[in-house]
Amino acid sequence: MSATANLLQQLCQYPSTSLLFRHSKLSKKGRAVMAGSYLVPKMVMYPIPCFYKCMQSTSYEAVVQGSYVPSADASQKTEAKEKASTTAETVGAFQKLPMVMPSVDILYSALRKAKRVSPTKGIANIAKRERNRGAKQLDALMKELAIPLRTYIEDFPNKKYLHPYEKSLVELTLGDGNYEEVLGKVEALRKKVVSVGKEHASICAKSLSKREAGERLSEGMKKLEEIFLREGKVVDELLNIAKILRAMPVVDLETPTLCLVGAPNVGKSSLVRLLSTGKPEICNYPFTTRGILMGHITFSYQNFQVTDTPGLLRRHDEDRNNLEKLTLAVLSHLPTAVLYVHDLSGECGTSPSDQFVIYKEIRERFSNHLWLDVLSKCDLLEESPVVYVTEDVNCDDYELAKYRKMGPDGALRVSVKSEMGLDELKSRVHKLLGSQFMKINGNQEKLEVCG
Ligand SMILES: Nc1nc2c(ncn2[C@@H]2O[C@H](COP(=O)(O)OP(=O)(O)OP(=O)(O)O)[C@@H](O)[C@H]2O)c(=O)[nH]1
Ligand SMILES: [Mg+2]
Repeated sequence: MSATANLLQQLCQYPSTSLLFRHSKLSKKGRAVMAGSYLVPKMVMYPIPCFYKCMQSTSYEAVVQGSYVPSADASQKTEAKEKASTTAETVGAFQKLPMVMPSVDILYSALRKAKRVSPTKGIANIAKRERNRGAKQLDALMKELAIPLRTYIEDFPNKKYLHPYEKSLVELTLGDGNYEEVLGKVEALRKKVVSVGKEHASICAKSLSKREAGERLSEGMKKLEEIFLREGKVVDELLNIAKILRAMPVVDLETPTLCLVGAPNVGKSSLVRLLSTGKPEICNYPFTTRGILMGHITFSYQNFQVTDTPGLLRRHDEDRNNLEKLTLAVLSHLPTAVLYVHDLSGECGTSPSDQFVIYKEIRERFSNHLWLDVLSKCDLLEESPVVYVTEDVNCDDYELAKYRKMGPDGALRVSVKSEMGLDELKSRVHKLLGSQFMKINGNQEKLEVCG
């Protein structure tokens, strides 16, 4: 029996759903993310050693001779790397982002290291020794400032090669174009530091006396320091971007995922709380959920994900806010099963007829997803359908009239308050995730056969 078939058999045989949920637990990392306090392991960032070596070998001796030749720009290397890349098929790029040092830390560490550089041994002539020392110190300062920036530019992924889901997260959480703009500014700062550093090292290397060499050295150091103090805030912006992206929920594409969707305030987060280890904020106003939240369920030794998404309103795509777009990005790019929540109690602020329109559109658009409909807040449901002032009660749309009374065909009636239908919901969710597991692994096996 294959491993997949074995696991499926286990899924089907598992006895008690309540027991399964009791054992739900979120990984330590996931919990921290959920609490908004994802702590990145303490790490010290060093420049990539091979790159540093290559820069070291370029110039010191040339500087001494006063024939400072700028090293070839490594942009060709970056281009080659870019061409070799294609759009990622897996997520996880944000967890691999480099640690960015605050700009002042880079500056003061670079100044300290540069000032410790001594002249090449064996130069007897004082003027020669001083110009050698000055040029070497300026060269070192330039490199200590430029190398971390180069590392960031190389190690932050190019947005166009990210997985489409992560690309949407970048655009929707940072604003369109902001990520590339900040990386572009960091690259511009690096280029400036390199060019100004080389220029001043070269001037210093041509000094005719000890005094002149000392003056050229101070001028060069001051100039580089000024540039970095003035323009280094882009590095801090990059640091902030890395923090935001690293705190995004970690999604595993191969783990079956349940995504809760519906209009704002219909009770999605309340159900996520109940179904998983996710602890979303719950308040009685629309758009409490301001991002994608991820919880976990474990059963039959299989880990499942549950995501909570911001509510969808009845409007055209071009009018949607970024929160709604996040929800659509999840549905568009992640292999999720859908738990669609309908609130016909009149409590949520979106009329049943508007919910019907949103539902029809989303159902049609994402018809390839496995699906389960629930009617929430059934403790509040009255016998006759709720009528909103904006609704046309006498409309002869049979489908709509039916929806206002009972929701979509087969919808499960639940209430978090009275606990009505919750056992049945858990059991159906398990079945749905089992099917989602089969769907993902079926595709996986097909891919392996083709490959
Ligand atoms: N009476 C009753 N109230 C409920 C039930 N489920 C949720 N609520 C309430 O409905 C309100 C909205 O619940 P949430 O779970 O935050 O709804 P949501 O869909 O996640 O809301 P957004 O994130 O803002 O879109 C809260 O005040 C809940 O306490 C239920 O079964 N019965
Ligand atoms: Mg919510």
